[in-house]
Amino acid sequence: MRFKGIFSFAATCAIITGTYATANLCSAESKKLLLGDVDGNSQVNSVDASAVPADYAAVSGGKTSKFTNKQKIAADVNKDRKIDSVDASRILAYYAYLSTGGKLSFEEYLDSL
Ligand SMILES: [Ca+2]
Ligand SMILES: [Ca+2]
Repeated sequence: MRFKGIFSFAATCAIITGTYATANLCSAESKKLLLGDVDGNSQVNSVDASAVPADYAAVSGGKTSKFTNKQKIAADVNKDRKIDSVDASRILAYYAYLSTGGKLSFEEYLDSL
């Protein structure tokens, strides 16, 4: 499965590069990025889950997203290039999973669904 891992990483970089032109997910700094950790406190919790619908509502109402590119990458957990209620519900579900003793990373958790 070594090749699958390398391919997935390369594909992710390509997708992110195409979506958020100024973000370089392949840089050393971006490796610290934790999927779903919108506020960057190294934990995925209810704060992250509530930040997503708040921003989604603002953008839907014609306002500019307050998220940085890094936050957008963290928030778009299903990587469909949209930050919406689907991402919010997945962050919340993952937080619930962690709260009940779950040990998988967010990526592994999503793969297990
Ligand atoms: Ca967080
Ligand atoms: Ca999304």
